[in-house]
Amino acid sequence: MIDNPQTLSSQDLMDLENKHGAHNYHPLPVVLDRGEGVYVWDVEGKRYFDFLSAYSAVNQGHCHPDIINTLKEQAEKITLTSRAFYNSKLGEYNKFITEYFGFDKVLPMNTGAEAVETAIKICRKWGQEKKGYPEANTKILVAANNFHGRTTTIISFSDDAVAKNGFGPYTPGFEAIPYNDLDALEAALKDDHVAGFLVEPIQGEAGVVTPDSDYLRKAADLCRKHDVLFIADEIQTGVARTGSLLAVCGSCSCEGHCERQASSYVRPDILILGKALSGGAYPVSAVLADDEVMHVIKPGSHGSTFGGNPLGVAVAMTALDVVRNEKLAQNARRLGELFRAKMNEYIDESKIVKLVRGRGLLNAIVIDDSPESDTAWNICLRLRDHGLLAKPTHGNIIRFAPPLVMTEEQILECIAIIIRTLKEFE
Ligand code: IF1
Repeated sequence: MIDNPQTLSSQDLMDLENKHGAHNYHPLPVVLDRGEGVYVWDVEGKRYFDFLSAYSAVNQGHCHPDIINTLKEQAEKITLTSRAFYNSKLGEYNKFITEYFGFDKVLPMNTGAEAVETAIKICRKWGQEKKGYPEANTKILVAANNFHGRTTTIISFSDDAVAKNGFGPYTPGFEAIPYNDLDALEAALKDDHVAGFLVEPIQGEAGVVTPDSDYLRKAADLCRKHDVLFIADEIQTGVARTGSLLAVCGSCSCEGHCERQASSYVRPDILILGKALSGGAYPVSAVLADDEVMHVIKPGSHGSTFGGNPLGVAVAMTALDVVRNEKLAQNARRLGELFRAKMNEYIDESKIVKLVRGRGLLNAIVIDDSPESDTAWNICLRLRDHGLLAKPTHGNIIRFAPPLVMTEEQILECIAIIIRTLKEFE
């Protein structure tokens, strides 16, 4: 242990992290030490607005008191039993989350990538057992420019060279089609060994790419027509981030928690959740499906040491209660519309920002510069100096995703900081 670590400066701590840690990230040079709601503080005590929310994992705000209380309470009772035995929280959670999202069954996992891998396994097994596909030929369609995680199978169907190159040999059985292209999907579905279509309702890492308003609905209809599973990866877009409980709820007018009556709700055959499912307090992910699909999983055919542990599921129930009780989806929708309206007023006169796009409080601006330029990075460094933390996705795109507990007054203050900063680069 380091003697009195609290005396170490940001630079000391960055040096320490870089000296002893793998260099698998290039973080913005700021060292965060405390978080509360929409704010984080660095080790020198400077306060920032968090406009990344740990990649949409702290939708409920940093250290939400209800979530932390649940975490503390459960941590003092029992944290982990493994699934070799039942535990007193999992049954309650299974009922809670399947009713919350409207599915028969849930398979609890921990990270998002694990949940995506789980969905892939369920889909493949369904294809073989229900559709009689030969194991070697079972295929899953994915979208170009996807991001679904970092495991070897998941990067096998990535087209991001940095995330993929050098990690082969790759897992077969995937075909990428252009995103937001129904003709391409229809053509790919003619292959008679397709078991599923895995897609992000909004492509986050690709730069908050929002598809046509009818894309998800028509994609799901095409999948249904071909008896292929429509698999929605809502790890980043779900849990109220885009102004509805789920991004596949589309533009439904529900109060952020509809009973799936809304006509625009596109119900996936497999729903994948993560990140804000726990409010950022503990790794919790989930795969939800109806019995006809989930029944392909039999005892021993899938598992995880921590999956469904009492600590994680207790935290997740509170985190989902917070979303509903504090009407975070409605708040995200309202403040997102305000954010894009104000940004568009500025963009009309801006010399460096091409556009703003997004839904709810998942937004991004595109800088009018090459993806190889460091303009977006430099803008994020200056935003940091002005007390707001954000990070570029690809090159010239900056994602803006604050916690959904933000107030109108706070987001107006943040918009002012963002515009003031952008003007310094005009
Ligand atoms: C990183 C961003 C990336 C995800 C979707 C599955 C996962 C993610 C739609 C996997 C994770 C994180 C991972 C993190 C950066 C961040 C991210 F889009 F959110 F910004 F990379 F694209 N599906 N996204 O967004 O979940 O295993 O991480 O829990 O890996 O750099 P995970």
